[in-house]
Amino acid sequence: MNSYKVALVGNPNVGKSTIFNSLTGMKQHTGNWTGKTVGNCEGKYKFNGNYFTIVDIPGTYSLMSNSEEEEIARDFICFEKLDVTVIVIDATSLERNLNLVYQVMEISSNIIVCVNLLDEAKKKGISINFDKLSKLLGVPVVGVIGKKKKTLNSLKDIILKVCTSKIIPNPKPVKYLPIIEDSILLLSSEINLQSPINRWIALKLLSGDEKIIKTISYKCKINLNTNSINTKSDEISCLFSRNDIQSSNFEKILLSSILKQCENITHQVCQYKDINYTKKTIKIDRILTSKKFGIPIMLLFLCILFWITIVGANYPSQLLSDFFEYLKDKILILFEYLKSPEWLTDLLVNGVYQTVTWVISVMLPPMAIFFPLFTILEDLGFLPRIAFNLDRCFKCACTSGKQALTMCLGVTKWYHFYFVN
Ligand SMILES: Nc1nc2c(ncn2[C@@H]2O[C@H](COP(=O)(O)OP(=O)(O)OP(=O)(O)O)[C@@H](O)[C@H]2O)c(=O)[nH]1
Ligand SMILES: [Mg+2]
Repeated sequence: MNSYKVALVGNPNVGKSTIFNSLTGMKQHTGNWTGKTVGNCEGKYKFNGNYFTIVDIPGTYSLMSNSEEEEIARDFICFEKLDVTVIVIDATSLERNLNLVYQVMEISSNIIVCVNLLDEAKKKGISINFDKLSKLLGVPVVGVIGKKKKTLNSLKDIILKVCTSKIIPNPKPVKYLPIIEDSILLLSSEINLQSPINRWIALKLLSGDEKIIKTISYKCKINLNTNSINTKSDEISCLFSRNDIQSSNFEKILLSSILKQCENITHQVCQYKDINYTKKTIKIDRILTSKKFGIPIMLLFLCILFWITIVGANYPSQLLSDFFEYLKDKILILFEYLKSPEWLTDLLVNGVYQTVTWVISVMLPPMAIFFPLFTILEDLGFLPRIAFNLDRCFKCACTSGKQALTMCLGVTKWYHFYFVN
């Protein structure tokens, strides 16, 4: 009996854990917000007499190691001995999801693209030509509805075929600028590992990512600090700087080629029933993320959100506080009736009870209002735009725009704590 190891990767909230649960019968946490899966989770399933160990990896938008989850996902795909990596993508936003597909392609060649949320895509009038997508990417593509177990049989079948080499994926990675492609060729001739990792290591050498270079040297047991590699790297650095390519903007240049390719492929394989719907969302997107209107609109929305949260929280906060005060009187009577010593009453009622209830009445109402409002903003697609607008600013503090939610929550709590109560 054969056993194989499979990884599930993808952007946050594309249904990886839902598919994982449907395949393994386990109960991983799922829900309609990002970042639920925080660590790798392993499960097993059996198909056609073969055993599969499947690993659900926390969602990530990229593998360029800008955050811990990106590093975890990248290292797992790269250094774990996987038989196949399944990249789960969202059928309703193919273009954005293809970015990760192209990045995984640079690390591994045994990949399958699993297009999930087909029911949602159907509702939005989006149809995808899977055969064409598969030809353009060079890897097997399968469409599923994660919640419906029956639709996963085709995925199981393709996983088995790739694991047993009945289907051999032949990924077609993005072609970068000619100067970058030539440099990749030059450097990869010095690294004697298999494709595609050879090309990827050359890319990492070009981007000067010291941390991953050290990890690669250690895990792949190769020396990337040889004289010939260093000489070639120096030559390439001179050539790059003459062409205005610095290590600081190198990954941005790569990303822009990837994004162009994603746009190009999406145009070729996606069809929209209501073309105006897509045009409208693109228009809205341009306004919400534009330099002129993006920040003022974001500030306006955030001010409204803060105002509703802070003003709205006052009433339930006061009600809760009155209720706890009323309950305190009753508890004091009970303690008196039980003839509890004064120090015990003070400790339990004026100490523990008073503090806990005060924190609850101050903290709970703003959270109960803030989170549903943020969920609405997320469903409207405004939250990712806020994260995008704030990304550059947050980068100065060595974090990413995704922290916008945490910051907003902090601001409302701080205001409520100091000014309202
Ligand atoms: N309509 C529909 N909803 C789905 C489908 N697959 C998953 N979902 C829903 O999408 C949401 C996100 O699913 P998860 O499985 O938690 O997503 P994830 O990719 O594991 O998310 P992270 O762990 O945060 O990266 C949940 O509310 C699921 O019920 C599907 O095929 N159709
Ligand atoms: Mg998950």
